[in-house]
Amino acid sequence: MSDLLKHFRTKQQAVGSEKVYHTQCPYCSMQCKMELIEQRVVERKRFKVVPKNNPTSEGRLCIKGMNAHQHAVNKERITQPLMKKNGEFVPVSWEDALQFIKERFTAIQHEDGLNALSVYGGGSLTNEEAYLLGKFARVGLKTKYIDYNGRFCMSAAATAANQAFGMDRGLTNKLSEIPYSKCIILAGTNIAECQPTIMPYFQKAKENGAYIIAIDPRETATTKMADLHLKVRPGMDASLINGMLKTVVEEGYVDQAFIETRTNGFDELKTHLEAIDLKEIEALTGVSLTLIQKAAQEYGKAGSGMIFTARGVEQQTDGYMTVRNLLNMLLVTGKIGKIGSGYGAITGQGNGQGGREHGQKADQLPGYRSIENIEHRHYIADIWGIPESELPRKGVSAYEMMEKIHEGEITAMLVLGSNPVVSNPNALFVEEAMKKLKCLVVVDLFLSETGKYADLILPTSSYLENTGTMTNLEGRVTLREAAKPRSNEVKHDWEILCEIARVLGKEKYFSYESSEEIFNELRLASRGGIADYYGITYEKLRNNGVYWPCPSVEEEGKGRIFEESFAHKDGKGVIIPVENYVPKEHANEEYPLNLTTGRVMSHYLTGVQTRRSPTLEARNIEAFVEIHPNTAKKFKVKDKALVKVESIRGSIVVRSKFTESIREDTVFVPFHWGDNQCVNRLTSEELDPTCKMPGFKVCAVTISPLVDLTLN
Ligand SMILES: Nc1nc2c(c(=O)[nH]1)N[C@H]1C(S)=C(S)[C@@H](COP(=O)(O)OP(=O)(O)OC[C@H]3O[C@@H](n4cnc5c(=O)[nH]c(N)nc54)[C@H](O)[C@@H]3O)O[C@H]1N2
Ligand SMILES: Nc1nc2c(c(=O)[nH]1)N[C@H]1C(S)=C(S)[C@@H](COP(=O)(O)OP(=O)(O)OC[C@H]3O[C@@H](n4cnc5c(=O)[nH]c(N)nc54)[C@H](O)[C@@H]3O)O[C@H]1N2
Ligand code: SF4
Ligand SMILES: [Mo]
Repeated sequence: MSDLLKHFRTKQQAVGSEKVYHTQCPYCSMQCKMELIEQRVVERKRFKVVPKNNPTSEGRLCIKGMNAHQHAVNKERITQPLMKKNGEFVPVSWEDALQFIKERFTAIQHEDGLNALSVYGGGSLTNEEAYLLGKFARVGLKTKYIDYNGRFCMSAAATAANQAFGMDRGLTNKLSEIPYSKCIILAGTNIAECQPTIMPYFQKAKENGAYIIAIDPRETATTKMADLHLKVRPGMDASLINGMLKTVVEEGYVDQAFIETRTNGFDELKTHLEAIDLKEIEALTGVSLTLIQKAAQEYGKAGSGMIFTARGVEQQTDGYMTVRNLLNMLLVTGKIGKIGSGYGAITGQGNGQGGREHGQKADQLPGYRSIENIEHRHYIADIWGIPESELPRKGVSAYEMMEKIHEGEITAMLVLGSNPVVSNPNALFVEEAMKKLKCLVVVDLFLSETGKYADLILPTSSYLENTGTMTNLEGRVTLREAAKPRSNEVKHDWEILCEIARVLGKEKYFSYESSEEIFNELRLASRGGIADYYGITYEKLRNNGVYWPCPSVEEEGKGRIFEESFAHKDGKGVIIPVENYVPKEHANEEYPLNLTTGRVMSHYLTGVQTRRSPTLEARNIEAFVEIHPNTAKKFKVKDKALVKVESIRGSIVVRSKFTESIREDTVFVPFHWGDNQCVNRLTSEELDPTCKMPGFKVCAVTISPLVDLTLN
């Protein structure tokens, strides 16, 4: 055979062994659709990723989506249950693993009571699994202690929308309306790095003449798009918005008719604003009054407007109130419920929206029902086939569960889809809590920083292998079908929950054959609730997804909400006065800098997945601290040098990164790394009193060179 012919034969073989997997990105809330093409070239596998058109991402993918498969096919994937024996993890059979759980969990229930067992979930789980986890905690384990990582993510925005509008759906409008908005406020959101495929919607708005205002203590790829950047001092957004609101109201940009017919509470706000001193606002926020007023005027005079918030304003100890103040602005100007006018809490995780609707939250039942409401309790207890009296009451929030471990009330935990040792505030305290547990079971794809403390790790399937629905940031429910077979010993999260329930004698409540069967139960459980999925079926989802609420199978779901009325009983939106607020922990004499934390484009959350993706890892191999050169000089810090960043709670060692784009009183560290680069060893345990969100976005630190060069 000639060489040329041989070459063609090989090529043919390669094409012959090509497999195409239709899937959806496992990372952020855009849930971009894609095809993963696996080609076998002689003995090697090669992967190609092709974006797929759909109404949300419109055929776009970002760098994370392009490389997501790299972690899913990584050799470090856990493929068998691992049990800790004499300090080492050893592979065991599923039978042994389940027997271990049965013995330990039953013993702990006897020794310490039912509420000694706890469950910690996550926003990467499918709707079916998030729903099942809530049912598993309450029916399978009979514990009140369940919460999830979304507490650190969406709790401020969700609580604010629930209180102001009576309903929390991340976006009140379709994404496709953004280009029609004439003024857009981006408050504490870095969409360019965190939801990159959303950007063209905003770029189109800009082309159509929209005025964009960004509020962020740093210049980012997002603020660069803005016409006006308010470089606020971290944690001072509530005051900044008070300044804008005062201008809006006093310069006559309010929509009186809207206020009268569709809202309550304006008079109290008006009186409150009269007492606001704009000079004081300027001093508190570090933003010049001219810019604050300019922002208010641009927003006030625009024919339509949208406000987007994300973790910059929400992950504060007054995050809930800050969002309320931004919603005040929408309500007094009547910029909601119309094309190009509305609110968007930019949801974070892949299923950060659905994950917060179906019962993973301490006080919640499916369909956004409340565990403390007697009618809601009866409705769900009937569906689950238990007496209402057996349904536990509300538990506590994610970080408060860590406190309960220290207090000895919680002695065992099941973690499914989270890495709390890296993502909780005051992380050293959380690490201690993990050590204190009598039993820790972690379900994960990898051995995470939290997994290291586990007594048992159970291997779960990845996004490529598992079927389920995910609700994206628009409130659009999408179906992600299993594309690739999982390896033999790996189980889906929902199967693991069913298996554990079985060995605990609860099989009759958890006998599902497929995720679709769970979804059909979820549809019933959510029926009549705020997040009503009853009208959504797998069949309907096979096209472009369906917005909730969708109460009947005949309906298509609602893209824009609040057109005629809000979801409160009287149909009105609620305006409330918001006080100026200074975080308890702010730069002080001993710790003279404000630390803020967040993300970079190439890594995802605690990095467990993206640090196992060579292409993404190569872009950022370590954490860093962004610092202004003038500040660095004061602290004798050189560029690209190892430095110690220290708060009252702990210290980390990271590399310095000089940038003039950050405020001089502020430093920034991303949170994608663990151990001695884990920035949460520095962050404060103080929580927002209403929604229990930690103040990840501001704490007081000092910084010093690791090696003091002045001594040489
Ligand atoms: N690449 C990437 N994308 C992601 C994720 C990821 O880890 N990596 N995570 C996903 C998840 S779960 C989430 S929740 C979202 C998060 O998305 P974002 O909330 O947009 O991301 P962050 O970087 O946490 O914070 C946003 C911005 O807030 C600014 N900020 C800090 N302090 C303040 C403040 O006091 N006031 C104001 N106004 N702004 C402040 C920061 O400088 C930062 O630019 O992203 C999702 N997408
Ligand atoms: N300092 C600081 N801290 C923060 C934030 C911040 O901005 N600053 N942001 C907060 C926010 S918004 C968030 S969302 C949290 C997130 O923080 P975490 O909850 O810790 O999120 P991940 O890093 O995604 O951890 C998910 C874990 O679950 C695994 N996993 C992924 N998919 C699945 C699955 O389908 N099933 C199972 N069983 N496991 C899976 C992953 O391998 C990983 O180990 O961090 C919060 N912490
Ligand atoms: S990370 Fe988000 S924007 Fe990027 S591809 Fe995945 S879903 Fe899309
Ligand atoms: Mo998040």
